[in-house]
Amino acid sequence: MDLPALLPRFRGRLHDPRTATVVGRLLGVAVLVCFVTGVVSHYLQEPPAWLSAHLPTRPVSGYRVTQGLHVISGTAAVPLLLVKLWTVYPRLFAWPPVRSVTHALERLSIAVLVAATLLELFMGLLNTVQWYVWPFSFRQVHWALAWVIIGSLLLHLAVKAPVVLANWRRRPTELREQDIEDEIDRRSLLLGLGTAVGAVTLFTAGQSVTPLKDLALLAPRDPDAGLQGLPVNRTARAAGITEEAVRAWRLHVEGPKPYDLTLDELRAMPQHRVELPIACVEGWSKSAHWEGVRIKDLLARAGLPDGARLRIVSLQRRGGYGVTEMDRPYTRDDLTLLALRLNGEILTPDHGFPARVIAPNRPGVLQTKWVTRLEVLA
Ligand SMILES: Nc1nc2c(c(=O)[nH]1)N[C@H]1C(S)=C(S)[C@@H](COP(=O)(O)O)O[C@H]1N2
Ligand SMILES: [Mo]
Repeated sequence: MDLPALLPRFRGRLHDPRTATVVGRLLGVAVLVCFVTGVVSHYLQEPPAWLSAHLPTRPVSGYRVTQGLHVISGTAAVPLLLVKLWTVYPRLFAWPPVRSVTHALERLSIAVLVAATLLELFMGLLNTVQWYVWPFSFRQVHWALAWVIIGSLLLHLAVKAPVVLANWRRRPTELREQDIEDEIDRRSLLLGLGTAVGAVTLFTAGQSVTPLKDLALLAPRDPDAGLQGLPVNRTARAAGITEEAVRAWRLHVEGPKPYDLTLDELRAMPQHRVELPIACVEGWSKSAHWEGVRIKDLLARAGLPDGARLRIVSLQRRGGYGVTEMDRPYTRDDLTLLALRLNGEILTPDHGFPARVIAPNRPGVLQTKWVTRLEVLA
């Protein structure tokens, strides 16, 4: 017997180009939203030089919305991708496997697309449950893979454009009985897929979409959990913040006229109240009331009336995000505080006592807790 006769044959009617097109379109929307919001997140966290002076601080909840959408669309992409792969997997057994050089390249690009997308979604999903098991930097690899995906996706769409266009609309005329049955089956598949996407979305979106919070049964984070009405990502203990360090705490501010302040001295400065969200890259977010001293007032006191690029140093000596940078658009913003109070109470140790950063439209990872130094960067 020759090999083709031994290969599996698929007569299931949903493995057709029309189904692949319909599911592919939905997957395409999810991937596009996820990609665009991911680029936003990356640039807000690690702005290139040309952008750093122009980062937008409004709308104050912008990052809350884009990162909420990022995690929602990425989660919805999981069932969409699985069904898309199920629809097209019989093509793995197409014979002959390679017809020409271009065909070989096309198959290779699809292999890259599928592998990169599976890995990307899997990594992202593990990230939302705070499981950083990778021996490499999550963010760099997630970022690089996103471009691999977009590149190979554009190539894939270009190659498949004729098939996609031919199947974009349901064939209007002269439906054979077989076509009608196919259509009914297709609708059943899409109904199941829609239910799956709807369920994962509805049961997780509440971690950032407050009206849905009571439905967030599958969400890794309960936005209502945590002291003072706010979840905690890294506790004071996990960050190695000792009681001695807190007792010896001073705020040191650099500038033409550097100075140190005790907590009482900081409390004696003009206090401001703002309502701003913490929006974690991992997908949960929550709005809160903060009270403290404007960063710009602290800088003016050091002889920097126009703000400055800052390095913000915390008491935390181990692990990431103990030291962060803040660009000018934030440091000169009225809403950017060195917060001392949260929702009407003095910060708890886990929320950054004695003092933490809160700034508008900023990823949660950069809202540094246990701040002890503001250093001026060139
Ligand atoms: N020094 C320090 N600040 C930090 C972190 C950290 O690990 N170390 N985690 C950040 C992250 S990832 C988030 S989402 C917010 C969470 O703030 P909260 O614990 O007060 O809710 O704090 C940020 N500030
Ligand atoms: Mo975070």
